[in-house]
Amino acid sequence: FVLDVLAARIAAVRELAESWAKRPIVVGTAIVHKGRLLAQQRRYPAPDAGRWELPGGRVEPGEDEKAAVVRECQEELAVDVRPTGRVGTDVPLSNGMLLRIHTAELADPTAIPEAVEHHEVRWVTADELTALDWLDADRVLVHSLRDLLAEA
Ligand code: 9L3
Ligand code: MG
Repeated sequence: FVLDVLAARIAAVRELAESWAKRPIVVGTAIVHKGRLLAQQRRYPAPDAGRWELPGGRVEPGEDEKAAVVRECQEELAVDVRPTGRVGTDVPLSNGMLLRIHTAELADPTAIPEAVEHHEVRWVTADELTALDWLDADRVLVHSLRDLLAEA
């Protein structure tokens, strides 16, 4: 009987781990340039309008995460970035997906990111970034992002 209970528990934990691993990934991008981080202000959907996030979006089926980072930054900012690593922890989103942040640098340091589908893009210092009204998921990462800027 004890073994049955144990087996059931193990199965439940495994199921949970697998469902977590199956969560679709949304990549966010921490672009650092001259000691500042790029933040962008959402225009839609209505509940998120005016709030700030790191650029990014859903990884498409079969797509590499780094490729998704590059594609999303081209779509949202009209610049090429080079992924350089990761920062912070994965953050579960209310829509069942998982937000994962990659670090990146501008491929061309003189390129100027544009707000293609956002209200505004802004290069922020560590103090400025703390003061922004971030989306809930991105807010979780503020401490890690400050550390990232301190290292830069
Ligand atoms: N999301 C949250 N923080 C971010 C990003 C890039 C995305 N830094 C959330 C907002 C949406 C979902 O992930 O609910 C998909 O993102 P998008 O395709 O609307 O950018
Ligand atoms: Mg997006």
